Amino acid sequence: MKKILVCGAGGFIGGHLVKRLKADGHWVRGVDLKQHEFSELPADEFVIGDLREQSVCREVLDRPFDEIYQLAADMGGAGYIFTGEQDADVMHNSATINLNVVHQAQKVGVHKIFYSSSACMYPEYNQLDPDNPKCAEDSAYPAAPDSEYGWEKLFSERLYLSYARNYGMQIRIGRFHNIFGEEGTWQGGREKSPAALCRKVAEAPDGGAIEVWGDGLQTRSFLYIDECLEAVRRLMDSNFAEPINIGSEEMVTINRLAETVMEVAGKSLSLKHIEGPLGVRGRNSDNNLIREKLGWEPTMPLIDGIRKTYQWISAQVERQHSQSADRSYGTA
Ligand code: NAD
Ligand code: GDC
Repeated sequence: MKKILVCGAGGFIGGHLVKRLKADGHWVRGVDLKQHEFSELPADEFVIGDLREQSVCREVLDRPFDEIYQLAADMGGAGYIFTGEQDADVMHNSATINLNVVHQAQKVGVHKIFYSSSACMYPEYNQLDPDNPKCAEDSAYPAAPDSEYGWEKLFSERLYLSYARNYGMQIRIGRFHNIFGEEGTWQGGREKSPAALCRKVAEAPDGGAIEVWGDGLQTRSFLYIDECLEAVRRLMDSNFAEPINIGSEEMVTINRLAETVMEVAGKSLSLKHIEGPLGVRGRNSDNNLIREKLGWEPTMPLIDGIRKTYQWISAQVERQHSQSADRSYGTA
């Protein structure tokens, strides 16, 4: 049984990770700005706190945990990170969290930290062709991410790697490629495309239309949450100390993603392409390194993960509609 701290435990990946670590028999303290929105977490302790505050970091990082998983970040999908409107907050908030956490971890003698980086740190110039994006780990430099969110991830990767070099800490860095699943943000402006399209399809009347940002020919790959957690656990148990992609190689256009959701929902809808924040033109995980170093790669087809996610999001949509119907009935 290990003693583990999960930072960002009230979020999507952090919440699932707490459940997984508890199922594996570990003692877990979670910390986040907020309680988890969708689940009561089985964490042994859950601290509500702001990791931008050094005093909070000292409070939650008061002992030499066996492992830390640092997932806390000011983050969201294309609608949050590619408009430019949140740039200062994203950079300041996430960098401060990482500076505080790694500093305090080193002070109390934590040796092993997982840091959640993002595919957004890869250079834009390798992601202009939607059919042939290049995201091999060694293509990161010369650096040219297309968002401040990506630059912050790159900075923090280097921060953690410098603590490994100078203080002998064991750092594991996963570069996540669009992780999706149940209990992730599905409305409000921070949701990513799988959740956004599930919500739009669930809300649309059969035969209607849903809005898609851009021409829908931009490409991405999407990794289901359980596979993400499996990769993270394997990386933590390995000796591999360089950044590594954690993603799927099943690349699809956003139009194809929308069609997959409609197929799962059994709805026939048309796509209305509108202007919106787009990000890179193409992106796909390159899994050569993870196959070589961890002897593992994800196997779940996109449609299977979308089936689970759609079921959960359509239930959220239904619940919200019946709550607002109850409210308007109450005021009538
Ligand atoms: P999320 O937004 O659901 O979770 C992040 C959590 O961090 C939130 O619960 C938030 O409240 C918390 N947080 C933010 N600021 C904080 C602060 N100052 N103090 C304490 N907690 C704070 O996002 P997620 O999808 O679970 O992502 C987890 C991590 O993985 C993030 O670092 C994100 O950048 C990274 N990542 C995620 C994806 C993805 O597709 N989900 C892809 C690439 C990288
Ligand atoms: O939001 P996202 O899934 O993030 O968007 C993928 C593509 O889908 C974008 O080109 C976006 O314009 C398009 N899209 C079309 N319609 C919609 O309704 C919609 N909502 C959303 N959200 N997108 C729509 C993500 C980051 C994450 C993370 C990962 C790492 O970028 O948002 O924070 O770091 O990358 O892979 P995406 O894939 O661009």
